[in-house]
Amino acid sequence: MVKRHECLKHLATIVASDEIVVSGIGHNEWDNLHPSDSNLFIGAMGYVAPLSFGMALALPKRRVVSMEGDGSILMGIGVLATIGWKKPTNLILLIFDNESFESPGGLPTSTSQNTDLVAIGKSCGVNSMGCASLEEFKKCIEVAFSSQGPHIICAKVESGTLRVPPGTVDGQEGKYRFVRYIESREGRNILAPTPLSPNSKKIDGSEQK
Ligand SMILES: Cc1ncc(C[n+]2csc(CCOP(=O)(O)OP(=O)(O)O)c2C)c(N)n1
Ligand SMILES: [Mg+2]
Repeated sequence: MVKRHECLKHLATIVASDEIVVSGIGHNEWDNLHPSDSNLFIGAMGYVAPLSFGMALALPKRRVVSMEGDGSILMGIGVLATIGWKKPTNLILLIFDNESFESPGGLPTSTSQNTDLVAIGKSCGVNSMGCASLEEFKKCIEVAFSSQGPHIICAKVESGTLRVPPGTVDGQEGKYRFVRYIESREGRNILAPTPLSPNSKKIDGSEQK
């Protein structure tokens, strides 16, 4: 097995500064290694892959890397079926599988028994790769970053989180920072105030767009 932090250290040498990284578990370690306004932290299990999937569809010219734990992907596993159907070529899903819900105490997940996330990904039509050493992880990353996705990389990792300094922005602030970054880079209005309804009466005769 490999350590998640070793994988992240390697990933930090590969991901470009403007590529989107959506992370659940491992976010603090990632943000320390690779701080960027294009990093988004999602605290709710089960939402990392679906949000990343939506972003990959909405921003097809940008690579979207999603990273989460086994417990989190299992909570929303159905999304893999839709990813395999819609096949966003710019999406890479990293799963750090320590076969447990480590953060709240370490109860085992079903990947410690029969559940094979690589096989599930494949059965959904997603190119899915498994690895259990740093060398294998590097090979998977090379494939995923040099060919059309979607890709799943499921790394069997040891339990253990590296102690890093806490982040400097909280979840809500991080969300706005990320959204403003995308708005400015993509020229899109995502969370700006809603303009007047087209049906409302304009009292100054102006045309509001
Ligand atoms: C919807 C939801 N329920 C519960 C939690 C509380 N929680 C935080 S981490 C965690 C376990 C996550 O397991 P996994 O994704 O495998 O990551 P690991 O802790 O093993 O690295 C739980 C239950 C949460 N963040 N989101
Ligand atoms: Mg886990």
